[in-house]
Amino acid sequence: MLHSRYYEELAKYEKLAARKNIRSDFYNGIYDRYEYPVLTREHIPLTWKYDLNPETNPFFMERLGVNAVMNSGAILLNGKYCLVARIEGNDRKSFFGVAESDNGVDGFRFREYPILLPDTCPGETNVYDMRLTQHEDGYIYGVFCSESRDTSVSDLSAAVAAAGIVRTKDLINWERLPNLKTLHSPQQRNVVLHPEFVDGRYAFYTRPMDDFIETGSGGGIGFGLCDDITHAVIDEEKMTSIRRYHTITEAKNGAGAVPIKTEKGWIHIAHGVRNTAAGLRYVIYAFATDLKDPSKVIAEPSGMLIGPREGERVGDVSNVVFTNGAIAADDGTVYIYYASSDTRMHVAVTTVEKLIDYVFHTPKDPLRSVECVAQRCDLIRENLKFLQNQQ
Ligand code: M1P
Repeated sequence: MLHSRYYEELAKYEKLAARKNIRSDFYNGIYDRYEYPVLTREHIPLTWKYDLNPETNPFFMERLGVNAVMNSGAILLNGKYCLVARIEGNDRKSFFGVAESDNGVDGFRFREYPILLPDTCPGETNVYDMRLTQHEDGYIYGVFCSESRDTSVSDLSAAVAAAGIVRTKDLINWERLPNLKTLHSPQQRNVVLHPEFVDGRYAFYTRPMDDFIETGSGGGIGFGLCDDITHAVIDEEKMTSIRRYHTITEAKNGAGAVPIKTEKGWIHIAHGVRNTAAGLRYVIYAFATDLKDPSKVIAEPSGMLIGPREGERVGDVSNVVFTNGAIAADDGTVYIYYASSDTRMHVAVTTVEKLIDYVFHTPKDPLRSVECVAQRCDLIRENLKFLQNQQ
């Protein structure tokens, strides 16, 4: 017989999984926010956490608790909105699980089991933040951070980040490929595979880093080509979206969702980081690159697209919003999946048309306060004139 508490917890889980999401009253004209997160640690099936047998678990305790569900890759597959979420156990180790929904904004449920990746890297301690690319070669690639302890130094917390690569056709069977090698960057995180060949080669957005946390001399989001994805090696990384003093990318930035192809260019949704007295602050920003040369930035609206708001500001790592997945549906709707404070997943919904307008018509950051005020005064002046003409 099952423990009576099982039924109570199951009822709570079912209620949460069935809860309809509601568009919130937040407004900026660019995207809609939703009241409820789309995935939280409460969305983890009971079978992943509890031993359901009362003989071995008489108090119905969580045996393998889950701390957070966050940074998720996203893809539309066979009519289902699929998130490959980063699930962090109470033991701090992250792993991946596929959650599916019929409409992209609610009803996400995890499949029966999490993803058990082929164990091909003995030193690998942790894996997280998978980006899912439906590549024109026919595979779905998952590129993620593969973290190992840095045994070359005595510091117990020193780590090395590399880009792990897996591929699949169904999000069920996963083939692990060797990690990406970047010949001139010692560490990599936030690596994204471009969905099309560029000059007949596989193209990656990279994030060169000197060490595990600091990007150091890494100037921003990189771009590199490789011939063979089954032994991916990038020699040259050129810069795309660069870090700049006193902007949202001053401390670091990194590619986020797989770029969205539009008639005007590739739209990138990335993250930027700046330092504050309260620690690092992560926001999401957007830019566009050239259709023929996806490394060439052609539009860069100023500031953030999404910042942490209200309850999103608080969590395991507060003051963070982070994206590594978006879905552009056939009808032009774009679902931007983002995590808040390394704790839970949300969705912001917009359209390709609105994103194009945002990216190409939002003014650039003039990089100095005085010019920012002048920019705003121009807007006000034009508005006042316009209002006067309406009377
Ligand atoms: O804690 C915020 C984020 O920190 C890292 O991002 P970055 O590599 O840009 O510093 C990532 O580990 C990410 O998972 C995390 O959400």
